[in-house]
Order: sequence, then structure tokens, then C-alpha cells
Amino acid sequence: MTDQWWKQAVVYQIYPRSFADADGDGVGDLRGIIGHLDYLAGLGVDVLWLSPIYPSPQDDNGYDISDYQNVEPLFGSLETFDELLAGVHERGLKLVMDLVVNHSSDEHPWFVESRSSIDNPKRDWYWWRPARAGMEPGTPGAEPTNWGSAFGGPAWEYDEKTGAYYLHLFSKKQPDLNWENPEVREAVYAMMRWWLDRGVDGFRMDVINMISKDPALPDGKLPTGRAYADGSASYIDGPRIHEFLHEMHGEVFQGRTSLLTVGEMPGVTVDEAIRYTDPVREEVDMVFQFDHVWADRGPDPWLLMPLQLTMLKAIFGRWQAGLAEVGWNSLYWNNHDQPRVVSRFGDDGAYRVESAKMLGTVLHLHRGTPYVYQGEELGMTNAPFRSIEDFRDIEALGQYADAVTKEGRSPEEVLTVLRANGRDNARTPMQWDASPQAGFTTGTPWLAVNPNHTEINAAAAVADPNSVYHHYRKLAELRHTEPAVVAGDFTMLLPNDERLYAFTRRLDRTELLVIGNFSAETVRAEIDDAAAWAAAELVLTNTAAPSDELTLGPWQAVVYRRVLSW
Ligand code: TEU
Repeated sequence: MTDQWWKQAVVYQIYPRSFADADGDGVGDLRGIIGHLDYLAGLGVDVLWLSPIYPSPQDDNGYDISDYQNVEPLFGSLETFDELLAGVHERGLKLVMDLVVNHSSDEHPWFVESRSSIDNPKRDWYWWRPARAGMEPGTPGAEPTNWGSAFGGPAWEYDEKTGAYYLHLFSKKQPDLNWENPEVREAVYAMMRWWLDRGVDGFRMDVINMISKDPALPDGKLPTGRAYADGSASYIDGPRIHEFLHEMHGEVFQGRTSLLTVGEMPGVTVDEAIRYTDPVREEVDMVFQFDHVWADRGPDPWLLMPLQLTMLKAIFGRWQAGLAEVGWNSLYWNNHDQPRVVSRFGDDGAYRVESAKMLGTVLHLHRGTPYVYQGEELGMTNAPFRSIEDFRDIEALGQYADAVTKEGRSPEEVLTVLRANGRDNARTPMQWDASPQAGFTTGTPWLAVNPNHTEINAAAAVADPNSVYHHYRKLAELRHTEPAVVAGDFTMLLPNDERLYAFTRRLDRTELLVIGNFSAETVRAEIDDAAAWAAAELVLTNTAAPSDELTLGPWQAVVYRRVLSW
């Protein structure tokens, strides 16, 4: 119960395909990561989260696993993995694996068996259903439910050989596992124990709040103009989800210490998150919620929406207040599914460095465990994708096809949104130096390097004490040295201000004031006890110290500390 070391930790996410390529095949690998462990240790992070490295046809870049207890040859071998793990532990860091068990690859032996015949012992390891009554199997509309897949198209694939459909909430090469079947659950728990016995320090659990489906599998609501319905009401936070996660905790984590578990949970609510992360309930340590990364998404997926700061603050305020007493928040702007935050909520032009530092400061000083996605510490930006041919991501390609061919959208209309929000923005190779392929590879990268690597790269950042890199290093240091950052009560200030994000953190007699300017204007923070902060210590800022404590320059962030005299 007390083993909550992760409250003081900073986690760094590595997307192996795009981090560092040691063998010149244009795809990142484990040897490439090993070669940069000192860089990561120097940044001051505590935990490395590896996106999937298991054998996979790479239909969804590894989130389609064909063997859970091995390493994809593209990335290396189990021996290389053990060497990486040893290198991580030698430097006092921890390593968390990606657990992808809502679905497997359709090339996993479990599914190969399951689809081989209707009476195969593993048939019920997946969700198989006959065609919709009265419909010709394999014809449009004959799918058992009207649900759409997250990657475009229907969520059901017809299998000629056995005359039935199988469910896939993501690509058709990612069939959903049937967690109703205790054999499936036991096989997953055994696999997890196998990795923990090998020395890994925990799991990031992929779409884990989708593993429990409503067995009735009812149709979903079909929005106007959309080809498929949203079935999420039947599988988000499903009927047995807490039972399954508590069982997993008992079967896998019981009796083990110093682990970190985080559940990726699209659509999770604050109330559900309290249930998931309440230590007494023994489910997970924290969750990834999506409310803030959906803050600039409207009902029309093909219409860009500007960020409203008051909405973003309302979301964070709700999650900070909701999990203040029980449970724990994760904190993230970026990951391999989100566009680069400096391009999204900051200014990736004239104020790229200032806004990248400001965004990091505001996020990391909230109450929760911060996650840094590779390249975020350099202020990497979205990439200049031109045509659909520039994209590689199955989600972008699938959604583009649906929108243009089935929903009559213009290609440019869809491309405008994909350029801003597409996942490939996060997946361009890590920018290590200014050389032709940014020091990522000596070969041809699987996805083009962002041309701005000549300016934005790790070599330049480490050499420049005023870089985003060194600001993120200071943020990690502050979390490790100032208890109020970890445990202080959170109070939102100026909730209606559309330019300033301000809040305090208070622990005993120590109080921190954090203010971030989300605009290019000079703005004064009209907070109540402004005078009281006049004499406070300026702990951190991202530009020159403000002349007047509470007047912030363009994209400026300030952190003050005072000790109350009562
Ligand atoms: O992502 C689940 C998920 O929520 C994403 O579909 C996300 O909402 C979307 O991509 C945003 O544009 C997880 C993994 O993080 C993702 O990479 C996988 O593609 C997906 O599950 C299936 O495993």
C-alpha cells in the first residue's frame, strides 16, 4: 500500500521504431536505445516506458502482437533486451513494458487456432458471432453490430472459412481477445509474470478499460453522416472491468514491490478513475485519461477546433480535485498517438522554446506523475506532411479512406486535420543531431525526418544551458527535491482567464505559485494576494526574470515558492 514511489517519478516514453537505429535499416531498435541511456539518465527521468517491442507484423506499429514472450527481430532479441534492462537498472532507472491484451495480432498462434475451426478449443478466446439475422454473410450491413473500428471500416471481419465474424475494435489484424474466458485471462497473467520475473518494473496497459464488453453486444448510436456507429457504450469501462483488474492484481502483482502500473483508458471518467486507482481496491496505480487531449476536438472530426484555455483548465481542475483525496493522476501532453504539444497548444514558430518550456512547467507542477514523450524535451514539432502519401499510420490512412470514399469529404479537408492531429506527427524520427538523418539512422528512415532537425536536436540542446532539454531536467530535479510538487494540495486560480494558467500547490507551510502565459501578449496575473507573493523566491522561469512578479511576457512561465509564517 505504501509503495508509491512513482508519485515522485518522471516517466520517459520511448517509441522504439523512431528512437534510434543502430543497424542502419531505417527502423529504431534496442541497441539504439542502449546507446542513449546516458542521455536519458542525464535528463533526470526515473522510468522508461517502451512502446511494444514484441514480434509483430507491425500492422499498427507493434500494437498487434504475434508473440508476447519474445522480441521483434527488427528491434533485437531477448538477449539485447536483457542487456538494455541491465543498463537501465545500473543507472538507477526502471523499465515499464507495454501490455497490449485487449487484442492480439491475427498472426498470433492463439488466433490462428481460433479461426481454424468452430470447434477449436481456442475458438472462444476471441469474439465470434454469426451474421446479422436475415442478412447475407459478408455483405455490407450484415456485421453482428453496427460498430465502427477506430481505424475506419466496420469493427467486424467476416471469416469465409468458418462462416462467422470476429470483432476488432482496431484494425482487422487486431482481433479482440475474449476476457470473459478464464483461460484467456490466465494466459495473459502467466505472460505478465514471465516479464516481471525477467526483471521489468511494471506495465503500461493498452486500452485496458475496453477488455470487458457487454456480452449482449447491442448496436450503437449512428451519428448523421457517419458510416458506422460508436459502440463504446458497450465496451468502455465494461460490466466486469473492475473484477478483471482486481483479479489481475491478485494473480500478477500480489507480493511484488516497486512496480508501476498505468492503464490507458479512453473515455474514462473521474469517478471511474477513482475506483481504478484507489490503492485499497488493488487495480492500477494511475490511468491515462483523454479529456484534455480531446479538448480541441469537436463533434465534426474533420473540423479543426482552436484550444480554449478555460476549457483545458476546467478539465485539469476537475481531475486534480477529483483525485485529490483518493487515487492518482498521470500527467501528459504527448505520446505516440498525439500531435506535438508545442505545435498544438504552444507556438512552434517564434516562441517555440519559450512555449515548450511553459507547457512543460505547467504540466509537471500539477499533482500526478508526469510523462515525457521522446523529443518533447527538445521541443520537437509537428512535421510538414503534404499529401496522404506522406502518412504511414494505419489510423490516418483508414480514417482518410472512410471520410473521402464513404462520407464524401474532400481530401484537403481531411488532410488539414491529419496534418494538425495525425499520430505520425509524434512518430517522426528522434532528432539527435543536425546530420542528414538527424543521427537517427545511417539508412533510410521508415518515416521522414523533420527537416527542422538542423535546428532542433539533442546535441544542440544538451550543449545549450537555456534549452528545453535543460528546463525539463530542472523540472525533474524540482520534483525530486521539493515535496510540495509531489504531495501539495492543488488550487486553480484565474479559471476564467483565456491567456493565463495559474495555480498553487501547498504542503504544510510551503506554497508554490505557478503561472503560465498561453499567449504572445504581456499579461498581468490579477490574483488575490499578489502583494504576498512579491517577496517570494523565484524557483524557476523560462525567460528572463519578470520585472514585476506577476506580469508575464509572451509564453512565459514562473514558479514562486514561499514559506508561510504561522
Ligand atoms: O490507443 C488507443 C487510443 O485511444 C487511440 O486510438 C487514440 O485515441 C487515437 O489513436 C488518437 O488519435 C492505443 C495505443 O496507444 C495506440 O497506439 C494503438 O493504435 C491502439 O491502442 C490499439 O492498440
